[in-house]
Amino acid sequence: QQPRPPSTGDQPAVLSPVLTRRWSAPRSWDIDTYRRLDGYTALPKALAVDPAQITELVKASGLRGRGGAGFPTGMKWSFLPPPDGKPRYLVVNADEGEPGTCKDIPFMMADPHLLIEGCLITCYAIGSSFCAIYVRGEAVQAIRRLTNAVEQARAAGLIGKNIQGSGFDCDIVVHAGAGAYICGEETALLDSLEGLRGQPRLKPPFPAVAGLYARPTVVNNVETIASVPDIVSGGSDWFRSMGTEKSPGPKIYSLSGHVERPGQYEAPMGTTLRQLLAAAGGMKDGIPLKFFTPGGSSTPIFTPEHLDVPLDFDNVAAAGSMLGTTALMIFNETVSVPWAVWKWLEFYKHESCGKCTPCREGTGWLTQILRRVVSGAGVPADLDVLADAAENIQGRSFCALGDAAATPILSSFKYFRSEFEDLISGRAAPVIDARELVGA
Ligand code: L3W
Ligand code: SF4
Repeated sequence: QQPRPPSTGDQPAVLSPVLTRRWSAPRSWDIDTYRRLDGYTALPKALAVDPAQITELVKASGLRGRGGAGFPTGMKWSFLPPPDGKPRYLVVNADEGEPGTCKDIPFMMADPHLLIEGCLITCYAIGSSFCAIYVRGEAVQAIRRLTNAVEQARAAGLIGKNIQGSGFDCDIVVHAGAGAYICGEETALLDSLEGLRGQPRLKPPFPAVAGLYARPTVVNNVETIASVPDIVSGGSDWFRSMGTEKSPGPKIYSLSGHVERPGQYEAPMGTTLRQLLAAAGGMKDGIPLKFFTPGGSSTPIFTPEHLDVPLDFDNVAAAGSMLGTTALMIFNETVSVPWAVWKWLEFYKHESCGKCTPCREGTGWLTQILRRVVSGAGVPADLDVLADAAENIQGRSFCALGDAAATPILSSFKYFRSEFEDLISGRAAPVIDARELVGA
């Protein structure tokens, strides 16, 4: 049975799940459950047509990458040079690490076979016979569950040689990540997969041209690849019946923080936070919203005036932020913005890989100044120094982590600069005790 498109428009979020439709089934992760609920029916359809047709279908569907950048998936696949008889690879980025993001790990726990079916179809489409799924190392249970699912699929003849008599060979390997946020950056991930220290590579060349072991490689997020089987089954028009014209399809939004029922909420692209909050029981204890991130801590913050911004790539960008990973971190009026920004900066400082100076040194400076400000020891020049340093890190760092670290500072100054000023002038009490910073 083909999943129905979720309802769209401005109705209070009525969600008819597509990607998450098996999550509530008993033993949803088991191959028998997956097969009983239409699983592994898209694969034979894909194997029956020319691989190029699958790429064309994905292009026509308008699917865009779900890992943060929203790059058109079919276009990325078509950047691979023509087959030359040598290896080419699919690498799934399951190193979910962006603060607030909690969709890919729950996905692999609940429905690992949908990801595996997506990997097989994608490998067939791009002419690859090897896929590595790089899973965040700390997510031990997800690694175990995915590994078991791969073994189930192998035992069922869905992974290996001559799959379902089609002549197509494909192996899938689950790889435990190295425990660093930077390993979610696609080229650092590839270095890590090769056994090197995970640090970003210079682009171009993009992975599509020279990726894993310098061979053409497609790197896609879990949710992106898991969207592929339903596109093969339902067709591009069906996929486009959900979401918006330029951001079609369903999306898993992660809601965390001051919300009554935090968790994963699937809805069509372009659903608003107001609609998602209605589905999630509203703000916790009814305390009003103060600010939120549309796509994780790397995306500029939004305020209650953005409650009705459709959460899709273009509308969020037009409103001054990024859809990122659709990680909605929700903060109520009790939260100090400088405190939240300081916490995020501690994270970026810790996770900076150290390869380039603006980020390595800059995240340290920003964090030191913020520690001073939140503990009540700030001086009037601090805010201008913070803004100047953040502006000089942004656009001058080797990879997106540096830009991301500058973002919370610049976006919070846009809406809440007075909160920082009040801490410095003493009009507001320190939000942390300086003793908390001993040893930090
Ligand atoms: C071939 C070209 N390929 C671009 C490919 C490129 C990549 C994709 C997007 O960062 C963002 C970042 C985070 N030929 C190409 C080409 N490509 N031009 O397209 O590229 P890019 O550089 O725009 O983005 P990216 O490096 O993939 C992702 C933001 O997402 N983010 C996400 C964090 C998410 C996690 C997580 O936990 N999942 O870490 C949050 O905002 O800051 O801006 O594949 O190769 N000419
Ligand atoms: Fe490493 Fe930060 Fe430079 Fe990225 S921006 S290469 S994480 S030091």
